[in-house]
Amino acid sequence: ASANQPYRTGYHFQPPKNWINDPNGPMVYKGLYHLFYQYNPKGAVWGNIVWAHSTSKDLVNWTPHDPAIYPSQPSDINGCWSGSATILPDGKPAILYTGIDPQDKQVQNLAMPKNLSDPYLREWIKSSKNPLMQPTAQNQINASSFRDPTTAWLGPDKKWRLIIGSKIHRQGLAILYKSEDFVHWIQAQSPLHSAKDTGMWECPDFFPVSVRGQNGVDISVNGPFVKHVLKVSLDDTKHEYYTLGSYDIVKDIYTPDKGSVESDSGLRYDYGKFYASKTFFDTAKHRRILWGWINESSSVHDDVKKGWAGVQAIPRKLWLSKSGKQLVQWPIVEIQKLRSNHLRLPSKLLKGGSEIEVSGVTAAQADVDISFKVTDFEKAEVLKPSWTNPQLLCSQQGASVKGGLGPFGLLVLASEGLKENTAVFFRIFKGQNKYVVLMCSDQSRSSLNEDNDKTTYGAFLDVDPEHQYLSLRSLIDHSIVESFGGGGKACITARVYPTLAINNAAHLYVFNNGSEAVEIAELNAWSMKKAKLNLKD
Ligand code: DQQ
Repeated sequence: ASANQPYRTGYHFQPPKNWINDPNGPMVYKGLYHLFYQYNPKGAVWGNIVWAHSTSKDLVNWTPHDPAIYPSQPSDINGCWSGSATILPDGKPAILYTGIDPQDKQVQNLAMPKNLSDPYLREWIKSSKNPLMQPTAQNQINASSFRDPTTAWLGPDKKWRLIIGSKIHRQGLAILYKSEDFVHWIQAQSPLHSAKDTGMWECPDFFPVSVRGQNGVDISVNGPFVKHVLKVSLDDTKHEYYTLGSYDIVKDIYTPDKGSVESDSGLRYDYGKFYASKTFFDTAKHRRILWGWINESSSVHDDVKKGWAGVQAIPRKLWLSKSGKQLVQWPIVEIQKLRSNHLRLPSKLLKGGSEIEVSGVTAAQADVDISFKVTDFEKAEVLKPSWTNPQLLCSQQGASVKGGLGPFGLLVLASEGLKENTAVFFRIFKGQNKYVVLMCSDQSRSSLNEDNDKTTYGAFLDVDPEHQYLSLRSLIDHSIVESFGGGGKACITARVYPTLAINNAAHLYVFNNGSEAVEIAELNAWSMKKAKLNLKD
């Protein structure tokens, strides 16, 4: 970020200019992390899509390379869309991606590295057999809804499997293909899974998680010690949902657990701006890592003016919660090496209707971790049975609406006098037989520029405030506020474009707009150093 580019990031992945969207083919190869991503080499709006490419030793600092995959064959001449990498048993990586053919049909293509001894894998050779999968009169696949192949996994029958996002009318589909040699792919009788009235499934992701502990497991693992996750990105709403369930490898059917659904009441990785995400198994550190695209909330006009659009979220480690009922996500530990200027506030009572400024860190580029202790629940308001939609609840009861127990939390990217601020906070309600915690990210006052989308986001947080501290961590990066509640049980990412609270004029506060006091059990904040982000040296 600079005076004339106040929204550029200090440590969130972005190229020097132009449009980016989905993360593609993330992987680790010979100790080096690779990230490809959808990129328009010609401007700040979507179009002319190629796979841009960067590598990193630590997932924090990134070296740019030339685009790895770009239109060059009939099977991708109108665009190289999203896809995934698979590490084959001999250690060779393979990329499967969607190409747009001369008739604008969506087809699936294979590319392999030209030179395996180049650690950067800069050049990729496309298979002469492309396209490997395509819509035909026989298979009746919808040619404009057939895209985003996943990483492939191996069954006990030694056959490869992968899924591709699709739809028939309003029914979302994960079409299953199988192959013996990774080149000849045959469509399975039935999809791996489908769901009514969800529309097109973009960027599906399917993988196992261990039922115990935080370590990840590799894609082909199955058995009693794992559950499976199916994530879909819904084109209609630009929201992602995931289900937890079990995968019958013999029948090749995935069955979500009871109550686990792809819509409205379903689980989300992130309740804010986060889309077209994808995980990979990091064999170097035995963890599963999630990459997601944070799109803009600004107008196209403003994007063109600033010359760029889109960033990638900080990679998150992902695992199954102890309850087995949801996933937990946490920013990769490596990001902490950018922390400097550690500021620690000892425990302190935060009276109702008060705020405290946290000074001493660069508030526009910071990592803040706070936990609250709640002891008196008397003033918690009763949760009405109709209050089932957390986003709606957060927008009706934003940070400025006084409550009983809460709103309390952080005011980030705040201007002096608070004309501009983004409020990330909790409210605690009295539910049927437990206290219900609501987590909100309120963008309504984030900018004086009225052209931005300032939708407020919200999520219910599965934390018992009677017995646990309520923790909130926010990664603040000029125009990004990535927040993690309850140690990563609910995540909300926002894009904001303050006009006053930029660079050194940005402030950070803790606030309590409830009538009941709460205790700040601990607050740690750091300035974040700049990461090396795709600058050629
Ligand atoms: N973006 C890609 C598609 C995908 C969509 C095109 C999701 O492959 O379905 O840029 O954002």
